[in-house]
Amino acid sequence: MTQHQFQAEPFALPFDPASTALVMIDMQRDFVEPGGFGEALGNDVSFVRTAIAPCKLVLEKAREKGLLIIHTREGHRPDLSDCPAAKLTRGGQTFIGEKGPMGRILVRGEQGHDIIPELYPIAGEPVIDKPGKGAFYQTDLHLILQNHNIKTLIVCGVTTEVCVNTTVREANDRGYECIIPQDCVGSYFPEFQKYALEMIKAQGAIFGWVSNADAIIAGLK
Ligand code: C5J
Repeated sequence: MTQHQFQAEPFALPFDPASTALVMIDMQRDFVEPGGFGEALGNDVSFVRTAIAPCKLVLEKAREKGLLIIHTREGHRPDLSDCPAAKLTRGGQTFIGEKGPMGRILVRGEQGHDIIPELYPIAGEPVIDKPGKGAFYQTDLHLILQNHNIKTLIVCGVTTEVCVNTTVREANDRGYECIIPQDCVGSYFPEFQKYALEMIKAQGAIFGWVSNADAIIAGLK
């Protein structure tokens, strides 16, 4: 039997498609579209929008190959009862729960909280609503992955140094092997993008592997 592998750094990662899932982190309007939370915080969303097209290619290939596909959204209940006070007061000028151009910022059910149309989930793809940065914190992600016997995670989305990195660290501690296609993740800060990826693959893949969309697609063929 030929073994599947993804070309990656610091070395190629063997995987079994049957135990591999794609996790699309927080590709929400609030983070990647003009007028959302990300922009309200003073960020240039063009830096994160570069991830949309490569993410779409990986998503389409994963769907074609029948991988488990999971989407996450960062956000809170309308009454904000699941948002710690320490998080509510962050942001400088714009705060979670306040009215923004796309509805209340990072509140479930609002337009800005939803996933961008280009990467919208289809029927059967679980959507995890997470109150924190990490996708495992106070969610049923681990349970869903275990029930599908998942061992390898392809992690895409935004932002590289915040919710992607936090989720990869959480996943690594739970025994998953994570591979991050670098063109499928985005940061508002180019230097954070660079170092967040370096941190993952350093010291012999201390948290995971770094690859790119083409290599993921080639590996899945
Ligand atoms: C942030 C995220 N950056 N999804 N959230 O606050 O990375």
